[in-house]
Amino acid sequence: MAIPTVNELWRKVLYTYEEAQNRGAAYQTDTNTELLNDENLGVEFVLRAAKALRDKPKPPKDRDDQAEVKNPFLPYEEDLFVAHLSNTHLLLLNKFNVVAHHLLVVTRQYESQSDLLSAADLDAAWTVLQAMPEGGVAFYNAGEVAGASQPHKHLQVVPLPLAEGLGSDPPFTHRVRQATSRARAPPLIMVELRHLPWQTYACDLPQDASQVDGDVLHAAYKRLLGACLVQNATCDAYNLVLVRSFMMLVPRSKAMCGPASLNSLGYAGTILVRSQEELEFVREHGPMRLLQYCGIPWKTIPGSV
Ligand code: B4P
Repeated sequence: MAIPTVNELWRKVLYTYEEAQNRGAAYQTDTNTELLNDENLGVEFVLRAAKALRDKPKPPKDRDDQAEVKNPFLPYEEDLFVAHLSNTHLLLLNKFNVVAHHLLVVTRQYESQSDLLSAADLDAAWTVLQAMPEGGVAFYNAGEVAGASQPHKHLQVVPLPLAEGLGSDPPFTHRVRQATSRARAPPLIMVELRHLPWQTYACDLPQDASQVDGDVLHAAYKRLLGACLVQNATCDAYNLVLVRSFMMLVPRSKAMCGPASLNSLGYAGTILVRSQEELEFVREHGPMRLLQYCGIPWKTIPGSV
């Protein structure tokens, strides 16, 4: 099995993506993008409107039907295969991409999307983040309530910037920095983002990427999960966002707010809507209300930032 170097990996992504789009193996859905400045939050959100996705087939929820359903990642479609990342993980193109070069980091053997992430999962995602020219947003939708629809374990990675004209820092970066600097928390030490009205746990990552690997990321992830479990009896549904400079974990209480559904990208500052009705709903209520409704409020345990 040939594993490409980080430098080779991005070239493979570009080539495979081009080929797959040309052959019709992957489809990029056209979107209208607008920036929505949520003043309550001080965060500029990217709102993408993609009407065509409404027609995309969804895996059935019924258990009997699930047995009949084909796992799209085992076997995967050859045209979508980018590279082996390790002995345990491979990199695929997202068949239904909204942004170009949207990638899936998939376990070679079946593992469940409700399992905890392993060091190998995080190591594979980190390799992809290093390969992207301006970095990317890696994310894990843990459980259906957090936006997962495929049960085979997969992290996803979209390249930065999240929209044309935006910098290569994702929208929540300054909120994380604010919290870590107020707490004087060094890299890898967990802080609670108490200035957000929904539970969010985060840590900075070392600036020197050579100090980061799967084990380091895994230890950080366990710290964020541990903090979440201090606040909540369980932490089964959550969104994990990983960028080169920080990791962030948001526990979830609901998959949807009105007609709008949120996955990890929502908590990274970009929301996808699939109809005019959803678009108007998000514009009217604002991203903050959606995120707050689908997250979990803070409880009264001290340690706030
Ligand atoms: P999941 O973790 O299960 O769920 P998801 O990304 O939220 O996508 P979902 O499938 O629920 O679709 P949705 O309408 O919400 O991820 C499974 C992934 O596997 C998906 O990315 C899916 O496209 C992909 N997939 C399915 N069959 C496949 C196959 N045969 N081969 C390869 N990949 C396959 O969202 C539609 C799309 O928009 C998703 O790609 C989603 O990630 C993306 N998206 C959502 N919000 C976005 C945002 N704000 N900006 C850009 N893209 C966004």
